Amino acid sequence: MKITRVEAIPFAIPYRKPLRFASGEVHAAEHVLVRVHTDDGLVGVAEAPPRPFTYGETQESIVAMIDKLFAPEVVGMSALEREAIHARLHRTVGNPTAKAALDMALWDVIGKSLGQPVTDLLGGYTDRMRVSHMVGFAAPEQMVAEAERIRAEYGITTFKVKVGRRPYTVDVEACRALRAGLGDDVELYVDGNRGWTASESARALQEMSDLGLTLAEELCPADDVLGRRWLVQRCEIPFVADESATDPGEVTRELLGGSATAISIKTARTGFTTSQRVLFQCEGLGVEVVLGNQIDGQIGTMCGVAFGAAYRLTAQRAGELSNFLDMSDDLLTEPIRINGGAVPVRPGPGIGIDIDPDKLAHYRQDG
Ligand code: MUC
Ligand code: MG
Repeated sequence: MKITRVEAIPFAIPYRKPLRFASGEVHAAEHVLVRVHTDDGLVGVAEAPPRPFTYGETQESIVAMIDKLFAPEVVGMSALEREAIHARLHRTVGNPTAKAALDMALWDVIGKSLGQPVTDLLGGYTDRMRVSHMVGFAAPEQMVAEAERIRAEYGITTFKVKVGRRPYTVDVEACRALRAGLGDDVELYVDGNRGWTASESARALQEMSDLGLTLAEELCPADDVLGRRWLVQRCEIPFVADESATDPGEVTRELLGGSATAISIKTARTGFTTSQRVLFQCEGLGVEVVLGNQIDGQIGTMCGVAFGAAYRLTAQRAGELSNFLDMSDDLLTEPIRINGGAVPVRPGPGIGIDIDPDKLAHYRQDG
């Protein structure tokens, strides 16, 4: 199972409706399709979503890193040499989504070669993931209308509400409208993408204390070290580190430093190999995890499903797996369907997805 070639193909698919949040907004999925070829004729696939506001990567930088550094480092190795490949890629700092996509494409190829779903190779805990839907910035009545539509169409009953605007009362009002509009049976939690200060966050949490929120994510910057610790100590619900805990070292630092009490695991930035490390670390420390979303397309979403369904801890709460619904199209031959609020794992080998060649030809940007 020797790796013979790695492709990094930029593509762009417009969003029907942009997603807006405190650290940025996304209008088009300008992602990179990563394909790993082996000498037995197999091809593994995954996608890398550039998120400059979180990781400093761009579509161009991902393509350049894979073409110039990562592909030459792994070509000639066996796809099974996962730890050696991991060590080689991590000689380079940063570039998390480029490394993660390559890692997941390798797992896809391994699954294909064994004729087994990746989720079974990873842990095989269950066959589906419940879905949490992210509600971006808009007027409160639009946010409620969106959540009601998503619940009616897909059976989703868990919502992550983007907060972090100023004044913070705008978001308090939106959360209050969502609770009033959706009733007590839905799960609501908030993600600030570092938009507030610690004291704004504390006031907002206090004013929303009757809304039954289950998690508070990245409300203020973790770099405001003392303010963040002060906030987390006062927070009565798990405080999730997302962009402040993007690798095992940062996870340790945020948890032991008192800057977080739960962790968002995103396969888009830690692939399968490093996501496993983060998950086991959290399990060992007795810390809750959320399967997060890097505003993934359908390829990345199926990677999230494959990982999330593999383990008890990731499957026990709804994973953020519905951002692709806002895209106008995607690359899969068989689109993802969310039914009854859940996405099933694909039964086929690997991640269980196939790329539609016509769609790829239409959306690719490299010639
Ligand atoms: C999220 O959970 O924050 C938006 C910014 C980012 O880094 O990820 C998305 C979703
Ligand atoms: Mg987040």
